[in-house]
Amino acid sequence: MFKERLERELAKYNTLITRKNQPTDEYNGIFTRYKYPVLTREHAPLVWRYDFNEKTNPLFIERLGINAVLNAGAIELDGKYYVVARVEGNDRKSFFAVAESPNGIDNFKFWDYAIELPDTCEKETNVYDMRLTKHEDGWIYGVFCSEAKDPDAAPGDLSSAVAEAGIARTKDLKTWERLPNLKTVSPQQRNVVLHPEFVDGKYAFYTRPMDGFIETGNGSGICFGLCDDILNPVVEEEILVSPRVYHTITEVKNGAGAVPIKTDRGWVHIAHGVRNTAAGLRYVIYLFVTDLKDPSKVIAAPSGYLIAPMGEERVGDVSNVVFTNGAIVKESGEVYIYYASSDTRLHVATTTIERLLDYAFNTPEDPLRSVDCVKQRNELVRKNLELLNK
Ligand code: M1P
Repeated sequence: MFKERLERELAKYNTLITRKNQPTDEYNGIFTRYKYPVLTREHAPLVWRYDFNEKTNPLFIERLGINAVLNAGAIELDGKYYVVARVEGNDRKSFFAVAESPNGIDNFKFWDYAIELPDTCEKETNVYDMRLTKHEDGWIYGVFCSEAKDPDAAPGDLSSAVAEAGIARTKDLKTWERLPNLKTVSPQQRNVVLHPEFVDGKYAFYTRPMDGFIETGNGSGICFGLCDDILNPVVEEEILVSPRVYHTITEVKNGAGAVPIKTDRGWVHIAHGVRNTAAGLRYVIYLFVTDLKDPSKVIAAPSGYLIAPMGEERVGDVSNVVFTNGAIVKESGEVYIYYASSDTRLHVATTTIERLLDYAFNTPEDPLRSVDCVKQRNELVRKNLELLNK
């Protein structure tokens, strides 16, 4: 029974991790969706979950289950595609694990061991959502959320937490050096991203100041700040880059996502925006471009979302969510955007720099009022009909 079940589960796992992915026939000209997620909880190796010793596990029972595989930083190294995924155990704690693929679209396989970050932060209870920045200083930085119980929470309040930006760095994704957490004026930080180049000779971060753990409060959106010393990281001033705006996809909150992509027309940012609905929060992915010389200055802001949760993506542990914290740009100009759906599984969407820039600079901005949206759409219709009736 033990041997049979083990072999059966191994066969299922091997079939899953070698399954070829296929583009769907959904079309918008901007990006391509794929039929299968690239990572799910079933991609977690069996050695992570089962005790393979027949004496101690005669019934071949799962010992340490995996609940979800989601929000992943992404990087290309020596022609291979790597993601550092957020893996959540059945115990609700998240950790980081590297999965690699020969093509970035399928055949992702986790490395045997999960990442063991140096335990330098005694209060830290949970870590998640690592952004991987190949910095021009030669290091690969992982910036992630480091979460601890709020020391000022009222007795009985077991939900209030403090989120900070944790920082670790590596050269090979195997050995990690932990640096101090980023200090900012804001009491809470999530979705912090390190810019890949020095700006005015300094390290530069995209931040997302918040008053509370869930609510941004007066936090006004994605900000930008400079940091003198990465070994003692402090951002003293945060400049607003992409604001929250009433009755848009960023009304409740937003946050930087993938590390900005350098193009000849500006830095392409792929971020997330959150609105409220009667069914709860809805997370979508949106795009904006900032100036090459001044990465805090937005120069293109197409209206609405780039990717929204569709079909099966809409359902999961936190439904109606798509979230990105990683993208890979190939030398050919192809871009692979890794996004998770409903805090449950990880997908890839493929596009190109050319298409993203066309989308960014030629999609009209959000006119913010229905009456103007109608004018904007009817103008498009009028021009199209003129062409068609010529
Ligand atoms: O549950 C949706 C997402 O919620 C958080 O994002 P934000 O900080 O913008 O609310 C993150 O914790 C993220 O992990 C999660 O996917």
